[in-house]
Amino acid sequence: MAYYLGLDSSTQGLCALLIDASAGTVVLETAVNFGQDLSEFDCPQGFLAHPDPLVKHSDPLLWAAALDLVLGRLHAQGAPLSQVVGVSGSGQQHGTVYLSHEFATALDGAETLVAAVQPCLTRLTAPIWMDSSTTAECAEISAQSGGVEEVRRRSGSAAIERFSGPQIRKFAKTEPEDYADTGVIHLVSSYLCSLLVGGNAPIDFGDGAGMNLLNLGSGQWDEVLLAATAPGLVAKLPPVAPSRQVVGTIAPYFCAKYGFAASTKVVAWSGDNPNSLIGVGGWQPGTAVVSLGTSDTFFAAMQQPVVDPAGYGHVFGNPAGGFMCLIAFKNGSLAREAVKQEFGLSWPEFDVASFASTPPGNHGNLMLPYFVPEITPLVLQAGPRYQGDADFLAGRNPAGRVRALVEAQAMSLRLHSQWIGEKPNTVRVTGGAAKSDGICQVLADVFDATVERLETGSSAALGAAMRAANGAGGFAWADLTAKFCACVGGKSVRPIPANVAVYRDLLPRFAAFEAAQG
Ligand code: XUL
Repeated sequence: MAYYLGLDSSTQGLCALLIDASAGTVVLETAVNFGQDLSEFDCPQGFLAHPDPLVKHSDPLLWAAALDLVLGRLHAQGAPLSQVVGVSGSGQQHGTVYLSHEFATALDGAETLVAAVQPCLTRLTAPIWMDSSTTAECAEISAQSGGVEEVRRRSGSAAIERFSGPQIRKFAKTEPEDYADTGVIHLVSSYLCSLLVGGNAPIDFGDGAGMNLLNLGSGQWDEVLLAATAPGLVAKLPPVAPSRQVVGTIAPYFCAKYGFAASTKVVAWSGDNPNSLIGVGGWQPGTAVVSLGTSDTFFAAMQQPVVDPAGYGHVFGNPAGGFMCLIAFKNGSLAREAVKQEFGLSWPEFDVASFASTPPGNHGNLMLPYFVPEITPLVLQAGPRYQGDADFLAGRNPAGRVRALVEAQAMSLRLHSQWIGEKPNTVRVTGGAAKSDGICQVLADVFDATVERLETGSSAALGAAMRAANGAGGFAWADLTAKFCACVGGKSVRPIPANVAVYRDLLPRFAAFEAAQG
């Protein structure tokens, strides 16, 4: 048996997924929900209450407690943990944990992970990706490192509020003594990986690229960005490592408590998006992934680290080698729900009737669905915008509004992913709305690509388990992808040439409408 364990510490919970990589099966999946299972940490949705809505921090002890709890559950469920050959994991990106030098040996003799970590925290809370309180620090970092373009060229992203560098700068500025006492700064991913190996683990290239601190070209910490971020930072960051690196064997703590074999290898953890790229089988250029969630995201493997000239997209490391892009759109399911509710539509009315009763191109009626402020493109003033005939403008045509929304979302995905320079042949679609035939047909036609639907719900945990099998067991990516990432049989959607032509003509008009909002 070749068992590999993938762990995914997301915003709201920790999921564990055990695979048999030879057989190509998921053996067991279990999860801990932070709000329900660890309510004593006061993070019902994964973050602590704060009077400033821009500040979103979580408790690093919560993540440690969740790791003990989820492994305890696996053990109690009879998971064959003694036969696990390799473990890897996934963390919500950008979040940072601040620890003393003592963290390196914290696990020695500890009874719980919380007890081990608690005395080592130099900052009690950890800013997470939802935090947007560092606008001033972003501007300062850009100014001190040669401008916005220069930060983007070096790190793959403009300085962004939620990214780790600006968050570290804010801590160094506002709590300089605690910053000075900090021996090591980890990402959520490298922090949990460190617990598993019982010492400081490196930061992998995939997640490290989400910090505004890593130089994409060299794959190492960027001296200019580090100097612009905080004093003495280089001494506080763990080294950078390739995502596939075995960073150690599991600490004796886990062998004694949960029955792991001492030989169990730990592969570097990575961020949730790099892990998901693997878990949905998108590790090769040519296949793009569209995740239709609360926000919609587009990600795809890239050979070269080209950066988005408009500044919206990000470039991270692809755990399978090379790079990946990530583009996030706030108005995803949020906007789909808003239109559904506006017209009191049931899901079948939204999903089937609207598409059956309107033609591709929607008679030229267009919408910009900014129900909440948008990040791609940047639109601060919420409120949808419309362009079209009188019925459409007056909202007398609900089906037309649904089509306008879905076409706008698809065209926006296409438009804002063009900078990667590689048109996908296949778009793999995940998330709740992937069930919709209408939405998938529009995506296929707008991208002129085959849309494939995936069944997997836990793509980051699956990606982590696959990475463990690759890094610790030598399983090839193609083999793992064929076994674990098959799309739903008979559910592919092919582009229809006549519709493709409609959207080819419409895209420039849509782009002009969008640009006019500037
Ligand atoms: C990506 C991002 C989120 C987090 C949490 O840049 O901020 O996707 O990784 O999922």
